[in-house]
Amino acid sequence: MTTKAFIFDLDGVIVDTAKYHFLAWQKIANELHIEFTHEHNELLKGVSRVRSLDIILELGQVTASQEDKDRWLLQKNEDYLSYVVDMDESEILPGVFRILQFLKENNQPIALGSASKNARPILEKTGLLPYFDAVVDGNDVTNAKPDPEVFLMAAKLLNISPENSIVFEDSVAGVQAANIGNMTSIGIGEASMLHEAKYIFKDFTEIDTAFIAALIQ
Ligand code: B16
Ligand code: MG
Repeated sequence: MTTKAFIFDLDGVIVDTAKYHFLAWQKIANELHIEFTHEHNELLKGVSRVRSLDIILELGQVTASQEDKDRWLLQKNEDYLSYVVDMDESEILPGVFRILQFLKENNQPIALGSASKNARPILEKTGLLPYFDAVVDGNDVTNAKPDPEVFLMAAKLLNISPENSIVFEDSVAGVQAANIGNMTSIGIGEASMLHEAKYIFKDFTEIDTAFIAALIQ
C-alpha cells in the first residue's frame, strides 16, 4: 500500500453550501434587476467571491464603483453566513463520511483545498475538522482555480508529490486546476460538466471503498 494525498474541495463536495451561495447571490442580483438562474450559478462554482460578483455584474451588463462592489461583497457574505451559522453534521453530503473514515483507517493523509474564506468554520460546524491533516482555503492563496496553487499548497503541506495527489472537485475550474497541477482529478457531479476529470461520480454514494483502495495500491 502506498501513501497518497487526498485533497477535498469543500463547497459542493463535502457540503452543499452551493445552495446558500446561490441564495445570497440571488438576493444581490434581484436588487440589481439582474436575472440569475441556477445555470448562471454554475459559473460561480469554485470561483472566488470577488470574481463571482464580477461575473454577475457582467451578466447584467452593470458597471459599478469599487465602493458599491465592496458593499455588495460584504452584504453577500453576511447573508451567506446567516445561512451557514446553523450548519451541523447533518449537512455533510451522503457518502463523504464513509470515505473520510476509510482513508483514516488506511492512514492516508487528507487535506482541504477550497476557494472559500469561510472553509474552517464550516469544517468545525460539521465536526469534520479533525479528519483534515491540512486545510488550505481562500485566505491562504493568491491565485484562484483553475490555477493549481490551492491544491499544490495542500499536497506540499501533506508532504506528497502532485503526481501522488488525488483531488475531489465539483467545479470545472477545480477539475482543471487539479489537471494543471498534475494530480488525479475526480469530478463529483454531472459528467456533461466535468468531462475533463479523470474519473467522474455523481456523488460519494457512487464511490466504493474498493475504488479508493485501488488508488492507494
Ligand atoms: P467565500 P470551493 C468556493 O468554494 C465556492 O464554490 C464558490 O462558489 C465561492 O464563491 C467561493 O468558494 C468563495 O467562497 O465567499 O465563502 O469565500 O468550492 O472551492 O470549496
Ligand atoms: Mg466546489
